[in-house]
Amino acid sequence: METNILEVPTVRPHVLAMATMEAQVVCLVRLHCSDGIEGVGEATTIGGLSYGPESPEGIKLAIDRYFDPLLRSGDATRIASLMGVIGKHVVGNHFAKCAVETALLDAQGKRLGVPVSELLGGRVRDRLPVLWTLASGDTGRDIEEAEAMLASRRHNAFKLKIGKRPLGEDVAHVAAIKRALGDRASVRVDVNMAWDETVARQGVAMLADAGCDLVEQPIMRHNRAGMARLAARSPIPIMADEALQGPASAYDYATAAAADVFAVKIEQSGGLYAAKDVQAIAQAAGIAVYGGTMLEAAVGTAASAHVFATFPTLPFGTELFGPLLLTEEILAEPLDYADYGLGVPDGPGLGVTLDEERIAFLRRDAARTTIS
Ligand code: MUC
Ligand code: MG
Repeated sequence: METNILEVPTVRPHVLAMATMEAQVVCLVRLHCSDGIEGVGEATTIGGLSYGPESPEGIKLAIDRYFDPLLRSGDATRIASLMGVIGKHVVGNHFAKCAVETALLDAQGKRLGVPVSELLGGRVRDRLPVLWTLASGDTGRDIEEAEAMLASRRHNAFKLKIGKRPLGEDVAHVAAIKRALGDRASVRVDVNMAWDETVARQGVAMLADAGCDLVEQPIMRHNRAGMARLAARSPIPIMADEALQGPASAYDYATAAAADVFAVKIEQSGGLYAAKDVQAIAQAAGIAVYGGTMLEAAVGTAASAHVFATFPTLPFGTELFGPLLLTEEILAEPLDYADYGLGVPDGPGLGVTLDEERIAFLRRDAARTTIS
């Protein structure tokens, strides 16, 4: 297993309640199998350690020191068994597990000549709707950005990052954007847990009046009862994101009716199979699903796309725009974004090829890297 840290600038500062991102830091993993096949995987976080307990540097360390010996003694063609062994020896570390499982699945797909989606039960769609996050921190600039996305038919649904400013200012920001876009676009918000329940109760009602279609993780993930109260009273759907740390938490939230929609994320779930389990729990509970992102670059985005392509329904679409937020492409052939959506790659494995020169350039230790 080979791990490298890449640092890729964003096209503009990305302002969230808990961090402002000016670059995305990617832990890129490559699994060199003894039959000569290479699998790739990726882990990202948001704003270093400001979103969750794993950081790109920590993920690299965990893989190098603790996953690598387990992989060396395992059989890469028996993914479930190998991930089971890893699960026994490594507690938590969901993002690292996802990167490793992605690489195993990519290698296996290449070995068998099938896309990863087919190893996960089979795709039911070849394209996924993709929204864009307006998070420049400035209302006028966000409206201009949205207009450009609509004009180029790249996105017609937008997620606004709020929770950093006082409630009144945040709602005025959302209302101004919705007023400007009208029926041409769906407008949703992500609070990233920044509110307490009292503010959230008021905020959700005000946002509904402003024409907002959905509110994502308004309060702390541990306040499951509060999320259930909000979901029961809200006129618009309440979506869980940070709360969903894999199948057990999904089951917990589903039994408590603590959300109307689940944002399914492969890294947060603990891997591609775990994300499928989260979707299955949602489906059994009558909860809608949405394809979430950890703002992954193209490898993690392709892996997510293969998973979401297998979901029987995807009523709220996806936010798989990560590569579009970055100034640099890491693939030889970029992912296919057009007509408000993303094409799910159909080659073997993830169906992507790395641009090795670009990757050598983006490595944090690039000064010591020779570009051949
Ligand atoms: C999140 O919390 O959903 C997804 C899109 C985006 O802009 O930020 C992420 C994180
Ligand atoms: Mg979120």
